[in-house]
Amino acid sequence: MASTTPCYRFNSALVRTPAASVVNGLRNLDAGNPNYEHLLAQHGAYLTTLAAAGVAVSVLPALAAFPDAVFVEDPALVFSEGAILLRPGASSRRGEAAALLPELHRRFDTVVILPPGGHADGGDVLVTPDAVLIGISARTNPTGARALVDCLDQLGYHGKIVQTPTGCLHLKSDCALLDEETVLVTHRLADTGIFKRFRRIVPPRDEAPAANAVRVNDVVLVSSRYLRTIDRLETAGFRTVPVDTAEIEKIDAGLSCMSLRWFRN
Ligand code: CIR
Repeated sequence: MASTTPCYRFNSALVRTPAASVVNGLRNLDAGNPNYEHLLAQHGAYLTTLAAAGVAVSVLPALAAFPDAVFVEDPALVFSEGAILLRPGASSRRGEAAALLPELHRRFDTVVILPPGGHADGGDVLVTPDAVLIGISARTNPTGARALVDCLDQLGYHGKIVQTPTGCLHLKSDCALLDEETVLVTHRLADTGIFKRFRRIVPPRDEAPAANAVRVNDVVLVSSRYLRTIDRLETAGFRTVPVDTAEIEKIDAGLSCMSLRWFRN
């Protein structure tokens, strides 16, 4: 694997301001639209938390034509060595990639573009110390995943394709890497065995969305709604920063989705 920097060490992040159209974001079950003002406030708090964790946050303008564009994690992957432009699996999100491309060129010397054919979402990609896991899901198909393995290879990373359980939007909806040997992972994803070499912290079944957390430097950003998961993380020795995710959860998102994070050498 190319980088020797720990997978959770970041000094740079790219985010996008949510457009008012975010209330029409994609969702599997409709529990009502998010409230835009509340979502904007929660997004602002997320940016403050990233900055406090030691990350320089660059904010892109809202894209009204793409309700889900706030979830910048999905149309690209970023590493110290360069970026990969993806092709989102949801047709309503495809245009987000083209909008992101000039921003990637501005920040990275190398930008690899997923070749035409398949599709892959960044939410399905988990960087671990020995492999970059690519989850096959409704958003990432085998053709896209195989093409992504080749793109990763160009940046010096080893891609490994895994199967995401049915009902799981993205691989990272259900897991977060906490350190080189520990993952926060839902019961259903842990049951697939893909993390058997890792120490696993598993949220209670009724707190499964808590697994969409993100470790940034010395802290784990975790949804403030899930107190027992926070307790498990703290007991295991992780410093947590609770962040309100009530509005983005209505459109199937969590804490990793709202930023692209990398370590600029
Ligand atoms: C979508 O369905 O695409 C958005 N409403 C949520 C995307 C969440 N992104 C992520 O899990 N990486």
